[in-house]
Amino acid sequence: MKTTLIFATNNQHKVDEIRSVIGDQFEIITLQEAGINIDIPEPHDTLEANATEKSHTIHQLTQKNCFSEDTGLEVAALNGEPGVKSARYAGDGRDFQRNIDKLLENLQEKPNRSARFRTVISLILDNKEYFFEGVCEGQILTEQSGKSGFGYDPVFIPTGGDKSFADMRMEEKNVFSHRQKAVTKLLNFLTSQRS
Ligand code: ITT
Repeated sequence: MKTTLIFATNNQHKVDEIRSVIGDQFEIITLQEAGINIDIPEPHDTLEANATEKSHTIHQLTQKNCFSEDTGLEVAALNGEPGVKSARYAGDGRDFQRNIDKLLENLQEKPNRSARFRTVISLILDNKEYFFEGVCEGQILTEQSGKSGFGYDPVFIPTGGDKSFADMRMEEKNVFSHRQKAVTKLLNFLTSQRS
């Protein structure tokens, strides 16, 4: 029987990206599909703690195997900001465009444009928690480019790539992305548990 996991997120882009990596090896159920309509709080100051909060909230509600992920964009010249505050960098509206505008403004005149995305997955399987991390190094562009993806994708170019994440199809972004790397570790772990 296929292992089924609830994915504790309200972000459909994350669901699409993770399903495209996992394929049909495991069944991923969204909160919407599980009939759960809550805005899970993310009050902590680390990605790990927020990921734990999200997976435990859904596990307590359902008692089912589940996972969550928290992702941040860590910009070297801004001492790792927006980091854990990436979703609300320009305010509680969680507005992707306003977040990008604020980032580009804060990086004006800064020669070092190095940045990285970091994803932390918290998996709760048979009442035990496991973490998986994925990192993607890159640079912040001076102007945004592209319409695909979400969040900061229009201003991020991964190391080894020749265009922004938002100029890539999902399959191309998956070659480089933090999320793909974290999910691949999750997938390998789940596969090893099955055999
Ligand atoms: P859930 O908590 O419901 O999973 P969220 O959108 O709030 O969804 P995060 O707390 O992990 O997710 O927020 C991280 C923010 O970082 C997200 O809103 C985007 O602005 C940005 N982000 C995350 N992953 C990204 C990616 O792959 N490309 C571009 N920006 C990303």
